[in-house]
Amino acid sequence: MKLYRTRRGIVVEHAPTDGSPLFYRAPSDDWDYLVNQDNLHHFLQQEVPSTPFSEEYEQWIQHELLAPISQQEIWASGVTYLRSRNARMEESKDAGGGDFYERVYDAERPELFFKSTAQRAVGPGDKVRIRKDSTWNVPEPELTLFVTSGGKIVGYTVGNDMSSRSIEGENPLYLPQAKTYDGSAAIGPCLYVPPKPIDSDTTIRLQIRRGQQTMFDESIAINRMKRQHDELVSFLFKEMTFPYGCYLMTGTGIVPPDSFTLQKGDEVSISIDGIGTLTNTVTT
Ligand code: DO4
Ligand code: MG
Repeated sequence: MKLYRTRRGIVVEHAPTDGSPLFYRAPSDDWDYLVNQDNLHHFLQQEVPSTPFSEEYEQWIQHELLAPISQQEIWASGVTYLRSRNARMEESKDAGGGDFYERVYDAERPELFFKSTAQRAVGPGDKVRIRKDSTWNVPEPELTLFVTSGGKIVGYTVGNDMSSRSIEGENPLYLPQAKTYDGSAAIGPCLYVPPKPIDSDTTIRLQIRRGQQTMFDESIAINRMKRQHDELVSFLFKEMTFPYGCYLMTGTGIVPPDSFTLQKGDEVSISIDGIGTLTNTVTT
């Protein structure tokens, strides 16, 4: 099942095994209550068939979609794929930072960092930003976990961890400035709530278009990630509580070549099997 937050209310997309999807009103319009349930899939399965369904709700998704977030924080994991480790070792070698990335890739404790509140995040079709004081900028396409206050992974969305490589590469201590600023996080289009954990051969695809031209197009399977989802969550929850649940981006396995930097007007699309596509235009 998929939960969409819209300006008119929350919509559930549910496809019976042998039919095309139907669009229902969610059993509650209180996002924070609705999603923060350890048995979310079971709850939706029980409740959704008796709520109203209508083709109109599909229109809400097409025209009034919001980011699937309310009071949740967005956290992020780093250096979870070999490609990310190598790219960061290279970008920070002149600053003497390369060694840190190699060490965190191999360490028991993962790199976790605070990414965004809902207020700084954007949703599908919105604008993501590059910083005016940054010269080298990339999107990071990341499978993003939704974890309840009880520490259970009950859903997934598509995440874009917009990053300044020039600021991060200058000094690893600048990470919070490279990663967290207005419009630096995008999530959506929905919260995907499957009956069991997402398949390990699920792929993530990043496409970047500039006008009519495709500037970049690459995919990776999530099974190339070095760490387990539960492992990342257990470190995040060690000494922190999340009363409304939280999102956790799982790191990027795709990094465009060093010669590439985003420009104003670029269109970034990230697709993950089973969840959908998150598209945003870049602005400054
Ligand atoms: O260490 C810096 C950030 C890493 C990151 O965001 C990623 O690997 O996705
Ligand atoms: Mg990242």
